[in-house]
Amino acid sequence: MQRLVILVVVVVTLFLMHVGPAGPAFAKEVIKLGLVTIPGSAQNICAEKFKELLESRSDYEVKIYHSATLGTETEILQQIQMNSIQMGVITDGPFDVFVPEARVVGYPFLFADYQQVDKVLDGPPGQELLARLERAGFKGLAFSENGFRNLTNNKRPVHTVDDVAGLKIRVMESALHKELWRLLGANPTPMGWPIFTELQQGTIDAQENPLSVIANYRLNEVQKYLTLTAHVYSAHIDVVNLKWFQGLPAADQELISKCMREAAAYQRNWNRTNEAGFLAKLKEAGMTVDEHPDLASFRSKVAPIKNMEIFQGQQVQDLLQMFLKAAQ
Ligand code: EAX
Repeated sequence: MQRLVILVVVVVTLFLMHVGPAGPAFAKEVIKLGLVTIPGSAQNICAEKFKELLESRSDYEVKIYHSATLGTETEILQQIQMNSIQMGVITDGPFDVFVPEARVVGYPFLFADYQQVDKVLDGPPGQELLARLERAGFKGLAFSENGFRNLTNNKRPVHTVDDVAGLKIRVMESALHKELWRLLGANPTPMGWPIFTELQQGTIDAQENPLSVIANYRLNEVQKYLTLTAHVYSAHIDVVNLKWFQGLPAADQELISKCMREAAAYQRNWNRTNEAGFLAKLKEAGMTVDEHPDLASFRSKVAPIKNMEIFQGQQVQDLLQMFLKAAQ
């Protein structure tokens, strides 16, 4: 009797392992992917698409850790370096602390439009930047998109750069963004994302982000004025831990890269298709929007940045030249 019970238990267990609720016989390899924003946001659209594509074409399982449960973007990058998670969809800004060349993407007023963005990031300059991330232990798979960044604040309408003077602005944890806003006359404080509470409590007056972020995070509830400065284009760099990646079979490496490139293309399109809708939503929500600020005043104030230390190192200089030449 006892034997029979054991036999039945064994048979049922084996059956469940194969087809039952316990899932397949072999555990799928789990890839942990970290990002800082909430579902529905630019980074998540990309990550979810990647998950859908890879899972439908392989036995990998992609586990997405969103909404900053793993900390700031800087902290997520550190966790990828340590391989405690494998992947991230991370805004370009915080990369420059790890690889200074990453700041060339955010060079002020570099790109005139999305067409230029695609040409440069998908062409040799972008691919060169991805290759250089390997120095910090990252394999760059693709660029997805945050978008052109715009200024919001709760103090006053900003039309010319003089209106920026003294604004307490939150910037990304990036040397470039800090210098940039200092040059423009603001008082920048680097902070990880999210920052709703700081805006609400008035610790800071201002922030800058693409329209999708301003809308998704309902920053209109804590920021009265929006100025379409488009001062900087902001990519996400979609990365994996280099060593972990190199340890995979070549076919898997190719598949993971391909799925991420497809997800990034899908997500860039999502951003561009929805941008006008985000702007309309923010207007409806009562934000005062300056759609045609005096950008010449911003450009001339920020021009000295190219001679500043953050762009002086040989490696940063030569990549910057590549980007400037290609973005024409
Ligand atoms: O995507 O930190 C930032 O300002 C980023 O743009 C944020 O992650 C939203």
